[in-house]
Amino acid sequence: MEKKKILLLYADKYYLIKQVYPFGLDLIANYLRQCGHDVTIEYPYLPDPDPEINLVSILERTSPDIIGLGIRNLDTCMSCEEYGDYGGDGYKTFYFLPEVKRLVDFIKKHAPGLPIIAGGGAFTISPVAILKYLGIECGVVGEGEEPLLRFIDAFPDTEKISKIPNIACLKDDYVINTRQDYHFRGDLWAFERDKKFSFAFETAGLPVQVKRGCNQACSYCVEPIIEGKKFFFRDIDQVIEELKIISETHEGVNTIFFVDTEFNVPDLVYCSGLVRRIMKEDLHRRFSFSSQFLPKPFDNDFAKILAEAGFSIILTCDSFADIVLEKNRVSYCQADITNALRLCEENGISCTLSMIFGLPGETYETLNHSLEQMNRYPPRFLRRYEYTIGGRVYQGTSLCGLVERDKGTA
Ligand code: B12
Ligand code: SF4
Repeated sequence: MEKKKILLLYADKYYLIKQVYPFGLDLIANYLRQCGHDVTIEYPYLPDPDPEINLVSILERTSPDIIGLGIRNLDTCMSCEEYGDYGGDGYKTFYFLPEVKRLVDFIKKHAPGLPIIAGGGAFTISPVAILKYLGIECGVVGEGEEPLLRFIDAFPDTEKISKIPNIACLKDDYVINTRQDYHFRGDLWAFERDKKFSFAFETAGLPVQVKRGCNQACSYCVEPIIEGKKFFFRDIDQVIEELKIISETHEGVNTIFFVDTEFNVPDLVYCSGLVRRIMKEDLHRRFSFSSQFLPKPFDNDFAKILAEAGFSIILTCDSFADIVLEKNRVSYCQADITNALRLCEENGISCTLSMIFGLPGETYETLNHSLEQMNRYPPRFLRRYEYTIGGRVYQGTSLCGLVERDKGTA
């Protein structure tokens, strides 16, 4: 195998506002390095405010054979943002693709012929539309480690490339190849995180992933599309090993963020087992932990161990109104939310509720109902609310189907 120089660009402008470490890119970088390639991750929106100036210096410094474009966010998933840069009648959001296109156009102009391959969570939501919009021929849907390695080995043989699983590419028209099941590779997680991004993982929490997938059907959510509906769990011993290595090698890291779709799905067996092991190994004295949770399953024993292990939780709770929850096919109801809130309060768990107003089924009555419940459980020291007004509609979600069927009247 020929050693190639690979440049991975973290094309997330929102990093300037919220610093989240490019975890997916770092996993890929480490895999490719283990396979003998020379890989650099760069952030094109810094240090200069003009990304073209940064790109010139990045391209000169790295002189890559191939560029991987990491697209983590399409937008902020929020519909009413005061400072948003993209909007229309009644909505305003941050929309990042025009800025990503600017990067692509500049690379094409400055380094014509240099292959660019896209990937990332946001890319996986709408791969063909994004490839067309950016004017590039290839991308990876879902997990990027193995498909990117195979792309590097195959390039420029388009016939070979078009047969790689998970690849979306232009072949007469755009095609998306079947995705392969994900396999957590045992030796991939014990790596030194890219120090360029240490501010991110020392503040927003260092991401650790214990499983992939989500089997739920929340109408608006893209995560089952990104990670698949089937769960893939890591061995608990392996997760504990990773936490021990982080503890030894990353003195500045005090918070671990478990970046699962939801920590407590599909049931409490695996996640309770993991939390108990964390305590058995005394890792809760070294780190605090955070993750996203559903209001159900959530019981007293679980709340107790979360509290003891030092978890803070982000509670997915779209509305308090059962009629809205049901219409949007979530698996919990108001009673589950209030039960989780009560258990968090009794056990002193810090809880951020993440809500969406204006999903299908929302009326003035349901709005009033949610507001009443928010007043019953007001924000305080260990409870806060985050919300968006208006749900974003993404291709492939059941919300999208509903809107298309109702011709926008949903
Ligand atoms: C955990 C999480 C967070 C945590 C992160 C905590 C932390 N310390 O890391 C918090 C809560 C802070 C957060 C914040 C935000 N998030 Co978030 N987040 C997630 C979540 C659940 C997991 C992300 C993750 O780390 N996955 C694990 C890594 C390993 O996977 P990965 O990045 O996808 O990488 C793999 C593949 O995509 C691929 N790949 C990745 N890059 C590349 C590049 C190339 C070239 C190739 C070939 C392949 C490839 O290979 C990788 C390895 O297998 C995702 C949803 C999801 N299930 O993916 C949402 C998600 C990415 N977030 C989203 C959003 C909107 C945000 C915010 C904008 C929210 C807000 N309004 O503030 C911010 C953005 C912050 C930022 N600057 O990026 C959306 C993005 C969708 C969209 N519409 O754009 C998602 C999809 C959630 C959703 N339900 O819609 N987030
Ligand atoms: S909101 Fe949470 S539970 Fe629902 S589909 Fe998305 S990740 Fe799964």
